[in-house]
Parts: sequence; C-alpha cells; structure tokens
Amino acid sequence: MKLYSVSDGPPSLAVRQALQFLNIPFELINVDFGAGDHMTDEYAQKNPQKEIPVLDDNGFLLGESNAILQYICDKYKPDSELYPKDPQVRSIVNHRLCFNLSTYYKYISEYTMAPIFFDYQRTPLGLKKVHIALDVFNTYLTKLGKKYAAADNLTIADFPLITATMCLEAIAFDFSSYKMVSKWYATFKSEYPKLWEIAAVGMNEITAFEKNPPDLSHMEHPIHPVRKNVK
Ligand SMILES: N[C@@H](CCC(=O)N[C@@H](CS)C(=O)NCC(=O)O)C(=O)O
Repeated sequence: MKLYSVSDGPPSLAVRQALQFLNIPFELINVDFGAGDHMTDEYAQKNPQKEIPVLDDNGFLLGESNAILQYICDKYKPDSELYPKDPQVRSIVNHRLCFNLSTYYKYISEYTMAPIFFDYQRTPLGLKKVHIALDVFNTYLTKLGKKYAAADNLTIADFPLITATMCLEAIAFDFSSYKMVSKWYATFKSEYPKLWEIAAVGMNEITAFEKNPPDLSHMEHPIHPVRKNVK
C-alpha cells in the first residue's frame, strides 16, 4: 500500500496517524507541493481533484482523507475501536468527520493555510468563521461529555480534527478560551505522543512558512491566486 502524502498537509498527516495507530505497513510517497507534483497529468490519473493525500492499495486508488480513513479500518482492521461498529457511535464518528470537512478544517485552513501559501488575506470574516468552528466543536465536546471527539477512546474522527487544530497552534492562534477543545487537544498530545509527533513535524513546517512564506510564484494554480511578490 502506498500513501501519496504532503509533509505539512493536515489531511495527509491524519491518514498517517491512523495507519500508524493501526500498525498497517505502507510506503510513504512524498508529494512536493511547492514543486507542483500534484499538478501533473500523471497525478491527476490518481486523483482528478489533484489533491493530497491519495491511497494506492495495490492499484485501488482513493482520494479524500475521510474516505481513506474509513477504508483502511473497514478493509484491514474491521474490529478496531477507531471505527466502531455500533450504528450510533459510528454515526457520531461520521458526523465529526463531516463536520471537520465541511466546517472545522474548512474555516481553519482558509484562515491559517491559504494566506501562507497563496495570495489571500486574514480577514475579520475569516477570523469570525474560525471562532464559529471552535465554538461549535467546543459545544459538541461538551454535549457528548467523552474524552475524545466521538467516544471515550480515540476514533478516526480525532485525527483530522487534531491536525486541523494543529494549524491554529502553528500560527500561535490562542484558542485556550475554548476549554473543551484545549483539553481534548492536550489529552491527545499526552496520551498519544508518537501520533502527535507526526502532526508536530508538519506543524513546525507550517510555523516556518508562516514566518517565511514559500515562493510559489512559479506555480500556475487552477484555483488559488498565487503570490507574486515574495521577498
Ligand atoms: N478534502 C481533501 C482535501 C485535501 C487537501 O486539501 N489537500 C491539500 C494539501 S493539504 C491539497 O492537495 N491542495 C491542493 C492545492 O491546493 O493545489 C481531503 O481531505 O483529502
């Protein structure tokens, strides 16, 4: 099994955490975002969305990190508590994955990552959305009253939520007033230091880029405005 992954990409890091937790052997293939490795026709054969990560399981190709997380559990570790069988617990896991994709990581990445890599500004509206995302997640954690995002144990929902939150820490964004989010984040770090380390390596890269944005002026991006005036 091969994982095409970018070293500072939260969705890629979430999949790597799950593969490590599940002890599933895989070959890590580094996709160089700055070099535009994911823009090639060859990469588009693997993922028409031209996004990272992509799983290649013996020729079975799968993009979208949530789908990958669900697939690796269902296929290789169907009894793992990472993706519970009970319909209601599983639905909470699925809900948190959807929440992260639609809202939490969306708002956080638009505020943290997009202005680092592309020609976007951090706006008051963007900031408001980050606070909405944090407030809603804080509410979910409070209402559920469990240690992790969907249960008292770690599930696949925690990984993308952790790597999304990591983007806030990467730019020294203070979210300590969201008590349940802070507690959950600290609990993950202390209970799973090796899994946290996977995210931390990416976080350090993002922190460095925050101070010194990468020069992507050579890139013709199909969607994002490219910053042309990098020092
Ligand atoms: N929904 C996708 C998002 C993946 C994603 O946004 N990956 C970023 C890197 S972190 C990417 O490939 N961006 C491509 C680009 O901006 O050109 C997933 O969860 O896998």
